[in-house]
Amino acid sequence: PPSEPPKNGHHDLIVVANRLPVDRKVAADGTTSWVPSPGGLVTALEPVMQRNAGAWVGWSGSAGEAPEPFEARGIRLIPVMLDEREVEEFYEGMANSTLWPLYHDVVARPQFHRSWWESYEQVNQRFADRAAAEAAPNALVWVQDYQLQLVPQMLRRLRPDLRIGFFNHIPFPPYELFAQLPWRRRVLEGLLGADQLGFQRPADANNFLRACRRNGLSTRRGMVQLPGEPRFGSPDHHPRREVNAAAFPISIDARAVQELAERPEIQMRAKEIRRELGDPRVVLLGVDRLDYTKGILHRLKAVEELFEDGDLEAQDAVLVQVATPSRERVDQYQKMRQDVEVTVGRINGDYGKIGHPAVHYLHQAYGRDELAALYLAADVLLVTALRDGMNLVAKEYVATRYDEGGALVLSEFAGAANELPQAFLINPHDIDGMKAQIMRAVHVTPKEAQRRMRAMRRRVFDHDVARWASTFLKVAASAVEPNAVASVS
Ligand code: GDG
Repeated sequence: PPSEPPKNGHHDLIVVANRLPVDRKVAADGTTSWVPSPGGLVTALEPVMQRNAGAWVGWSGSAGEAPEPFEARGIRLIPVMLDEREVEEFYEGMANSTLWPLYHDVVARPQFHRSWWESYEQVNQRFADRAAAEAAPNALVWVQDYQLQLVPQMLRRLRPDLRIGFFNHIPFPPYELFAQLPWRRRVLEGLLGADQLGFQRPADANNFLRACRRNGLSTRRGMVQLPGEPRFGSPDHHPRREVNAAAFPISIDARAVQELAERPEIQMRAKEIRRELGDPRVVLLGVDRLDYTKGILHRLKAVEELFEDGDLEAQDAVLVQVATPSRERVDQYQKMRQDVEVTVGRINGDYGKIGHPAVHYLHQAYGRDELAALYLAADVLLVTALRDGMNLVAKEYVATRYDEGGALVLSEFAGAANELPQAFLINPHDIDGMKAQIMRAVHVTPKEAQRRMRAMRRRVFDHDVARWASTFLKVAASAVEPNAVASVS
């Protein structure tokens, strides 16, 4: 019998991301279940997913387990399985120990291992196969982030009818760094399987376009021109395909963040936090995943010196540093955790007073409520990333401050600096400069603080995550180009 043509799925919009928006929950009796964990991306996509029979393809976050597809808030969740070895080689290896440091200006040394790359290809293929099986004819598939850069090309090969978008949440590095990657051409070809590529900043899109040119492709006004494969019988008729690369700075659900902050119990909690800290005059705050890209050690150095110089005093000023546990099985993260903890210990040893530590270091994950209260309680938020795609913490702080109070110290090397130039901008490598800006933020007049905060709030509320998603989806959906597979010479 003739083999059956591959069956299409029935989803018109599919998000493909490394992680599913779920968390694993273990009950008292040992049974596991999966509960939705609505982050910004899901919240933004929820309405459009519900309207378009949307599905989300991703990994559940634990090895060897793939629950059956299930429905959460009108979105079909489709788990992809990773085994123990793939978690090590694809996720902790290629994604988090090669691409992550390479794409963040090599602030840590990237490791290159051929077996990791093989695993990366295999896992990308699994995600592509799954998405291909679930997509309705001419569906729109939106692939997310650096873990899945090969998926666009793989998908196009399987399903030339699809429209494919890709968004990179982290920076795209300058070619001089990207060129270190032994599989750089494969990555470019993988990405060029998409119709629309999105990056956080124009500079990231430009880095990508330059990498294409350095690999023999021509680009014009953000479009990469792909020579198609010559068609039999018409050697001079080369079907062409164009791939657009542009900036789509991601954002947050600003209104939801503000609504949370306006709740009376959150405001009470903010006051209570200040009391529990001993009613200091100045509360400095940092909220980061414990990651070497976030510049936590640089920040601690600046704060340590401010205590040393007497600009800050422990009875009077305190730094609260929330450092959410992250990627704890990766060596570089274990090393950095040790460095941070030794440094915090030293600062408290040298400058703390009984009942008044200089730094409150919290290696814990908090609920959204407590984070909102912390943002409200803080006089100055410190975002000192050495490199960061966007940094949503900065935007959350701004959205929280409906009182138009508070000051934001923000690294130039975070994507958010492009949109929030009214922050106290810093170069985290320039410790003296950073100290000076922190002190300006500490001493800013209420009027000046309000002027800056107002401008930043306008930006964040006008450009929220719903607008980000709909803008991207609109351009990606309008792609109707002849199909050709990218080949980079
Ligand atoms: C990547 C890029 C880009 C943090 N601690 C807790 C907690 N968080 C939340 C924050 C914020 C999110 O996690 C962190 O987002 P960031 O943007 O700051 O940083 P990455 O995790 O590195 O994200 C980044 C982002 O992707 C989006 O494209 O902006 O540049 O690196 O929302 O609030 N949330 C809870 N408890 C915590 O303890 N509930």
